[in-house]
Amino acid sequence: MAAGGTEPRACCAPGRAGVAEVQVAPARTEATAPGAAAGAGAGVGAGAAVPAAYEPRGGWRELPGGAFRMGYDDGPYPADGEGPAREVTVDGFAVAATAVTNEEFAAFTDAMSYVTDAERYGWSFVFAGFLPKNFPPTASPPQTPWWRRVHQADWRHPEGPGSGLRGRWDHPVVHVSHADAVAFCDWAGGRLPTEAEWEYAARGGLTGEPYPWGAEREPEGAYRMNIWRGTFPDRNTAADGYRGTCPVDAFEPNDYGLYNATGNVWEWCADWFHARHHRKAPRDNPRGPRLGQSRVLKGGSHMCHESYCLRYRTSARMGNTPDSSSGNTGFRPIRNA
Ligand SMILES: [Cu+2]
Repeated sequence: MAAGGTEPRACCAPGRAGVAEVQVAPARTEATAPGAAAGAGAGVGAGAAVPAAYEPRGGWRELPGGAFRMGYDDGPYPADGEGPAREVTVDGFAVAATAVTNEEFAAFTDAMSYVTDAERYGWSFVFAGFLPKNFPPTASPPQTPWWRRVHQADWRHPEGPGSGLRGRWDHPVVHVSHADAVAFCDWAGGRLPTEAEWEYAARGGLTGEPYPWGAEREPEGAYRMNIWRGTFPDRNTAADGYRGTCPVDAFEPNDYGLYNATGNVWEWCADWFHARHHRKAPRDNPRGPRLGQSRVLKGGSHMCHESYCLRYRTSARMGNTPDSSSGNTGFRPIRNA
């Protein structure tokens, strides 16, 4: 079925559908909860109305509405639908300067007794290079052998059983689905950005530049984001400081005060994904197609490398099914002005 622009894009963030059953599951171990996050509320009954205490690690950035040039005419992957570049307007909003951290997500799951999609399914996608050498066999999407379907991988166990969040409470939460992101935003009194809002914020007021800080990927040799350095998928030199995720406020923010808009983790947006819908859609506060199969992701991740995935740019986009999760996908909320 070749529905316009909704074919799965397994290269960068794999989808749940279409992966063969795992051959061997690791022995089931009691999930060991990592230490409670500092300041996280005590467990409260499921569904209890708890006033949200969410304050993004980097604070909120109030952005006035305005017009900007969205998209890019010469994207490296025409099927992604980055183009055409077009004038789009958005109303004002406040955006989290940082992606939601593990600590923030723990406060939410504690307060709401929330169970993520990855926990319900019992597995999520982990990058093979992060698994111990003696890890039991795992299944992969056919085109992307570096993604492994790992039982009991979830936000608390980013590399599966035995892994935890020590030293990573200020890293972005990963292994969260679109539905998980929406649930967090509801609790936090915000919502996911539309793709237009996300790109407006990520561009930081610059026009026609690929990166949140300008034209050069490494201006004067300086690393400005967390992506794959070296040879994908065999060797990440971590020249930028990080092999996997990095703290949400690592690197310099853009001129709007956003950290890590590109690189680190893909960020879920509110819109359904389509490669061509925006060609004719209204350009005043666009919200994407009314229906779809995949939701928009923006920003690229620590796994993007120029050799196969030049998506660490503000106009780059991809889609994934709303229940999918992986070790390189998170989100950042916004709030209406
Ligand atoms: Cu990528």
